[in-house]
Amino acid sequence: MTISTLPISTELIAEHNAALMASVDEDYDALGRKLSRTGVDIDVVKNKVAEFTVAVPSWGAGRGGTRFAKFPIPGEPTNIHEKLEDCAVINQLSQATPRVSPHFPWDKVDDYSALREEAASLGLGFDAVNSNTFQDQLGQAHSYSTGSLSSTDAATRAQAVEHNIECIEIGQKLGSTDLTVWVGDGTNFPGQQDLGRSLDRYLDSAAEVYAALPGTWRMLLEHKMFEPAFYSSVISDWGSSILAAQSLGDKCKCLVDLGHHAPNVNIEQIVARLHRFGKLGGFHFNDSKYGDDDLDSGSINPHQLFLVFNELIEAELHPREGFNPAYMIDQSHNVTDPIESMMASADAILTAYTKAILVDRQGLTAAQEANDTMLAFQALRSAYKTDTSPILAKVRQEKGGAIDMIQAYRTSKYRERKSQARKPVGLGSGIV
Ligand code: RM4
Ligand code: MN
Ligand code: MN
Repeated sequence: MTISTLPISTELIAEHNAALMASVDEDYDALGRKLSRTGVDIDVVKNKVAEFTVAVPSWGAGRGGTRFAKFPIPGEPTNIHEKLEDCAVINQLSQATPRVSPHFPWDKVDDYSALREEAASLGLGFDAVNSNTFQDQLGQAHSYSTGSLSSTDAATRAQAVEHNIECIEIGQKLGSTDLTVWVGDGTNFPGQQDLGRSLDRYLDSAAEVYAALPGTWRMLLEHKMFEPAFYSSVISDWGSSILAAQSLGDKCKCLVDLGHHAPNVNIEQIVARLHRFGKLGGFHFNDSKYGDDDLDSGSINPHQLFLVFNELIEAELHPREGFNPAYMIDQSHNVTDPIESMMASADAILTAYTKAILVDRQGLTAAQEANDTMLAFQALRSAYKTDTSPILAKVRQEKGGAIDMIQAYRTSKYRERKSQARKPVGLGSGIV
């Protein structure tokens, strides 16, 4: 990898950091003194945080939209090459997002080895590949209007299986080892399909995809309660997901997308349950107020994000076989610059992780064992209240990222430059 292929000048980042370094050092030292009073070595925490990374979705690089509107911004990416370049900016400034999760057929190209090299030259690798059988593509032989893996039509099911296998083949060329499967299959009317038989059809088709997994590959099942199937979804919740994953086999795990549940569901408990049975395979981070709003991670409920990470640290400390979750951002950016949103989200995710590391585990366990509810709660609360931003700023600076990512990004005028170079995106609505 040559530095010159990276989109933001390293001099600009260094100059930006130089102006802020003294105050970061001062805050880091003060926090270090505070943490040392409870026996925590801030450098140990910092080194652990420095190792944590989260993937970004290729589709998140563009402006999203709702069913009603999409408002593109000048300089938005229009193909996978431009999306990779934007993801490289996110990684350069955050130093926390070195992998991109592609979605097919959206990111289809002729030469995947070349795409892998192109990503590597931008400092990026590939994460889980995502299949898309929730939309019809131009020229497609069979419509997914009756469902895909669970369709009542055998030829449609075969087409969906084939697409998933093609995604695995592409993923092998890109260096991925996970296939994430989210299907929009389900119904909008009571009685529309038989609830038992549609699951049977899904399981039969998914077994064919599973059988095509190469040695070390995993299949990650993503559940979603609603949309587009507003009455019943085939893989609607973590219960359906774990039952399917258990019946498919060891290489099949569950993926939790934070926005895909009914309101107020205890997602941290789902995390703990899936881990207990060795089925926690991955995460899609985002936030929501009402439903699957795909808002920025931590923008609505940062405490929930912290509680999820608290369970992930517990899982790390008490690993079950094969515990290696794929962490990914999955958001839709309707009113912000996606690069800025994903940098801010990476920061929110790492903040939740850092706070979860700070939980006094011994104190928490002792309080739990003694049924001291208030002290157990305070063990979580005091970690949550800690301002960990000096740790994150220091990690970024030491890894070559920017102390203030958004300020550095704006100074670089990257989007303005791209708005001159890239062709404008069309209007329209939709999820990507
Ligand atoms: C879905 C789900 C999937 C993603 C699509 C674009 O709601 O979250 O992960 O593939 O959106
Ligand atoms: Mn998702
Ligand atoms: Mn979603």
